[in-house]
Amino acid sequence: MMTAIPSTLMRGGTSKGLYFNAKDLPAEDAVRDKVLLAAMGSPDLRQIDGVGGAHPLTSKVAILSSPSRAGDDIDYLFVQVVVDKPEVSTSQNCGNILAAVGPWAIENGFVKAQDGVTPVRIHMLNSGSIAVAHVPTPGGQVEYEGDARIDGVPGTAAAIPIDFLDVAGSSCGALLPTGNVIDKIDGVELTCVDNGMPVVVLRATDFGLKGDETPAELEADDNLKKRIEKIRLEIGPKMNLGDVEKKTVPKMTLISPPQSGGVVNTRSFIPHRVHEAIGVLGAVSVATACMLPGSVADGVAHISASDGERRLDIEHPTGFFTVDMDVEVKNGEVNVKRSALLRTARKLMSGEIYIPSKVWAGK
Ligand code: NQM
Repeated sequence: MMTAIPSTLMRGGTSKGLYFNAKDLPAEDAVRDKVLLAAMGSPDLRQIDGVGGAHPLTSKVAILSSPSRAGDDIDYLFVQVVVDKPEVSTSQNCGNILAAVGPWAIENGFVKAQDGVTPVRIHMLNSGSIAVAHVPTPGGQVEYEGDARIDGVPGTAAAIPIDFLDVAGSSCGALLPTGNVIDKIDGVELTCVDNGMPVVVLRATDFGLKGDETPAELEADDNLKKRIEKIRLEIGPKMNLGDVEKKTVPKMTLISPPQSGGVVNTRSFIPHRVHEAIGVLGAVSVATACMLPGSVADGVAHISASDGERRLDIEHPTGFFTVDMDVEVKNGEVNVKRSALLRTARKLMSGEIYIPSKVWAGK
């Protein structure tokens, strides 16, 4: 008999994955990880024996549980299930999968919906930081349909604005994890930033690129991928991330001047496939790099460092990602007091996922 585990398949922003209540999963991490691999169908390039979509952006899991701290509504652990290796990683946060956590929390009784908009205070366990998602709940019901559009998702859906309160340095211990605005590896200058996602920002021109190449073109370039991975493995420990060989961070973002009126143009290795758009906290971190005087974005990004509320349009392969930031710039240092952005989400299916009993025989 296979083991049936309650689960919801949801789109969060430009990603998709399974959402579980922690109490329905094995208590032991090693067994839980095997269950998640079996649910997604990993390791297998096609994930044919699971519900994963054969890409890192569609091989994701949210594990939700009662808040461990007073004042929060729900705890959210993000798990990246690697497509082609028997590996899962909790080394990163995911702001896209986060977008459906608020609706899930309301529909699963963690938060009582108000008539109008219900704020859900989410403790992101991967980074220990807080996000507040503002979920539309007219008449006390989650509304998924609406007229908000985000690049990378066809059509429209209900807007879920999300505020991040304390994400600076949440993965690496400091906004500038190496302590430097610029580092140099293999003769290439780079800027490392952790404003919710550890990101290494690099100039596309330093790799002989224009920066407008498609994700498929970049993924087909084996030399480029090798160079970028070599830099990643070397800079990872210097960003306080330890050995990053089996980690999904840091992300590697190539930047070039904006082409469509935004602040900067990006192509992000996450870290082995190229994002069709850009990650949420990845975009927040790149936006932060753009405001750092003297960073590799200086002279590339079209922006000047100044105090106050800012709206930054980060260009990516399928459009723009807009980040609102409240920034304080003092003595060449940038303090991001708050960042906010817009996502949408959709409940796709709810039911039970069936796991072979040899993987887990259930509780
Ligand atoms: O940066 C992809 C995604 C992400 C992460 C990745 C994300 C974020 O788009 O917060 O959302 O960089 O692995 O889901």
